[in-house]
Amino acid sequence: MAEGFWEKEYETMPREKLLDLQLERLKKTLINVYENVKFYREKLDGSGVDPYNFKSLDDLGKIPFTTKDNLRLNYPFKLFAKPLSEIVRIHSSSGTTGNPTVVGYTKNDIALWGNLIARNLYSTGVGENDIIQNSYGYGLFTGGLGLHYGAELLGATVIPASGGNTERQLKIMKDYGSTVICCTPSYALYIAEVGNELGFDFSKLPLKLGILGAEPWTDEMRKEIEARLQIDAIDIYGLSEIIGPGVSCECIQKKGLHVAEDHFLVEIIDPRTGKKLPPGKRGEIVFTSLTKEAIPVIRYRTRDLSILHTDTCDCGRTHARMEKPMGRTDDMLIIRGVNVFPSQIEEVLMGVDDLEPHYLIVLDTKDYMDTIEVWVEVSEKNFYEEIMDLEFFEKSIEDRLYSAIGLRINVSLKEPQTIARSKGKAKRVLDKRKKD
Ligand code: DLL
Repeated sequence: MAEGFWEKEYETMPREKLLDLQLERLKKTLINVYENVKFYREKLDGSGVDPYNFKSLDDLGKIPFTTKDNLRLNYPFKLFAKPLSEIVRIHSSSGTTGNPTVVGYTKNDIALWGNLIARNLYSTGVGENDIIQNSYGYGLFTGGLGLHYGAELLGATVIPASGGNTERQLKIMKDYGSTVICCTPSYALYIAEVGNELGFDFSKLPLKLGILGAEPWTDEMRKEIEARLQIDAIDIYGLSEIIGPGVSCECIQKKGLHVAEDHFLVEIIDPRTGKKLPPGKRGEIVFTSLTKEAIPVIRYRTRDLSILHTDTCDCGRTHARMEKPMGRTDDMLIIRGVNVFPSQIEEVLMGVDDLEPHYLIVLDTKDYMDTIEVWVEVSEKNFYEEIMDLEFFEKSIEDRLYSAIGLRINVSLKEPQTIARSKGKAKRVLDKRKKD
């Protein structure tokens, strides 16, 4: 395993110096967007911020936020700060509702992205002797190609497996001796499950590390994945609007995801008031890109919720750490007046012995009231050998959910293998409520 830093000077830069670097880079970014993107020119003029006379990071707060809707309304290329002749790659969101969000990259952006991923991988101990099975989807999604070039830059051997065809994934893992798997946490679980069915003994494989992200997952889920695949599981975070994966990633300490603060300025805000919150407070993550060329973003509201810590990590890195994102503001369910995030339910379920880590939250209405039920699979042994009273077991899980969340949630135990598995981002909520 490799040790140390990919770019020590930047990764361990004293915070004061880092803030100076951010200011210098932010000024350039503001001038760039002012001169090249109408949307930002109007925003800056409207907020009275003069990009040619920008003096303090505190003044960033005067600029209004940018939202996903702003990106959609400027579909496809109106937020690009460079002509298409300089854009070498396009990625986009799936766009199931309305226009997708489209992002572009210049040659320098692609190089930056690769470098950030190499930095992330190196910080988890991955090096040129590793064989990386990249099972994120290749295509418009940023996971596949994003991880790919960073892993190559690092000098590791990359297997561009992409998502799906799980039996083939397992054969590759065994025959080629993959040491690292990159995929969503839910797909990692599925690979483990299929592997068990096929009689794999993961403790005998060279696989040692998972670089997992693209969806929220709890520490309890991490323990499950680590035990089932016999690996260390590392959390990686990103979003296409900012660059893709590589915005932040855990180091081997697993004490929060280091934000690449020399390239992305991070703020945490109160999602209701938009007011900036200090480190240690939970809120919505907002990013401003500092070096991106094709589509710089100023104060982009991610809708993801987390907490920032700015003290130096035990690994020596000074860049702020985000706690594991608990979900998105729009994932929050309001049931009979109680706010609940799917990740809170996951946390409780994963702490119960004899349950499988496969669940679905089902919302419906009955007599004009919202109802919430959790379907969760019971382990094979318990279901078929009837060694426990399932009704009693359901009730005990409902009690645990109630004491953790303060909401009565019906639990419905399911036979093994009945809840749909995911090969990409898992769908945890099925909303059957009638929409007008
Ligand atoms: O999911 C980029 C990515 C690819 C990240 C591979 C990590 C690994 P999008 O498809 O644009 O980009 O989705 C971004 O996914 O705003 C979060 O809501 C969620 N998300 C991504 N990573 C994490 C994570 C990629 N580690 C959206 N934990 C983000 C929680 C995550 N949520």
